[in-house]
Amino acid sequence: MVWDKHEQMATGALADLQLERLRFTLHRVARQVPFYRNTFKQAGVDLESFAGLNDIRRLPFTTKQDLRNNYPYGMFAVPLRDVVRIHSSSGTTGMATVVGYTQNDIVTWSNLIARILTMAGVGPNDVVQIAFGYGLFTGGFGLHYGAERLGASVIPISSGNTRRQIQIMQDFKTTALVCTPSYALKIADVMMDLGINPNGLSLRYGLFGAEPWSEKMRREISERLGIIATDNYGLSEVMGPGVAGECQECNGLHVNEDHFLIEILDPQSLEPVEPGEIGELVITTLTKEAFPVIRYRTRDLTRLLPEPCPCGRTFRRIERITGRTDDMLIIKGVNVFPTQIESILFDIEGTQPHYNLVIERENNEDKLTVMIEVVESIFFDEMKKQRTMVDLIKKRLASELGVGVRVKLVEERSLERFNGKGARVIDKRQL
Ligand code: DLL
Repeated sequence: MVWDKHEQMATGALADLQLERLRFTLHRVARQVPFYRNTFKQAGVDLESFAGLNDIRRLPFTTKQDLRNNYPYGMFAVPLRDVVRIHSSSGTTGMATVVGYTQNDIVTWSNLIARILTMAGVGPNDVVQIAFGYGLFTGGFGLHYGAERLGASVIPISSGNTRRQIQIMQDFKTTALVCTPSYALKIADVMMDLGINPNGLSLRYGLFGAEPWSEKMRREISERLGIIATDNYGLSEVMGPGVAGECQECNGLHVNEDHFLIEILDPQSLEPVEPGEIGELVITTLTKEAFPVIRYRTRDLTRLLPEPCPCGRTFRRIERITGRTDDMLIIKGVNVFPTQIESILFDIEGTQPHYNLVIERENNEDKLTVMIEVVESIFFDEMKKQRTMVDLIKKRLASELGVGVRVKLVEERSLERFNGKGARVIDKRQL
């Protein structure tokens, strides 16, 4: 079953469509977005001579920093009155990236999510429990609109409160669960604690994304919850979820290529890697109205899986995301940059410019511990003063990052010193 006929387009026809849409997008952004007009001009790009898809390599890249420099609305290609929805990726003010959608963008997005759900086996008769956060994060609303578009019955429960999730799953006869893969395992743990046998539930499908996971985790989720577990990928800057998703072959993610032009490049040379080699995924949107991006460097690492897929879809597949080229961490599905933490920590009186971030997965839940050196007068002071400081740091970090952390004050000069760039992040998670 496919959601729409584009998914089975012949390669030549797809390339023609991509080129037509690309040309249209490039002319639009050059007209509407000063950033693109300037970068195209600087790079000497002549859009009139744009003959084929390969010409994309003449265009400059767009980075997260470019989006930040244009905070909040500088990259929008339509007036704000035409924008019907705004989302934002995590980050402190000025660090966050703000993205917008026109009414048409929401229709496109919903259709692409309906494709992803259909690929994963979900249909109009399913009961879909969406346990992603609803809010500025694109996960909740993105999947929600798509599941409604599909005609499924949607339970917008949002994230958290695992016992309630399970209760609803039992009472409402949920057939498809949508959340992060680590949260699926947490749900399985709590079910076990409660003595609930997942085989007694109606659950059949699980669509998981927003953070990296592994085949081992897929096996564990599938076995413990008795479901088909598929991966789906996206990022706020490009649209949110809906960029790519797995079909029931569970062997790589079909990219919605009629809406996104992808390149896989060597992150150093920024030249294309050999087909099938790992590189950085770079995406150009082909149909977005409010927030088109040209050659956006996702920093996500993956490779193309060149063989045709037995499911009959012609859109190429990428392998699950295997890593990143920058230091972004994903903690409980929330994107966190060490520099964000650093700027908050160093802003607090009594801290020293030395810290470590330790990330562990305890009972299938990410735990981030921030270890920070503090001046002697605080470290050796009464417990109360220390506790006040810990609480203050915790609160500031939680409100800025959108995720709770543990804080441990340590004595001056107790953390390892580095020459040059310090290895301050100790990620102990084993996926
Ligand atoms: O995480 C969008 C999303 C929501 C995708 C729900 C799938 C499901 P951001 O918060 O902007 O958007 O984070 C995007 O998360 O660049 C990847 O590094 C990572 N990521 C997203 N999906 C996957 C995945 C959403 N399936 C960043 N596997 C991306 C690995 C993923 N990493």
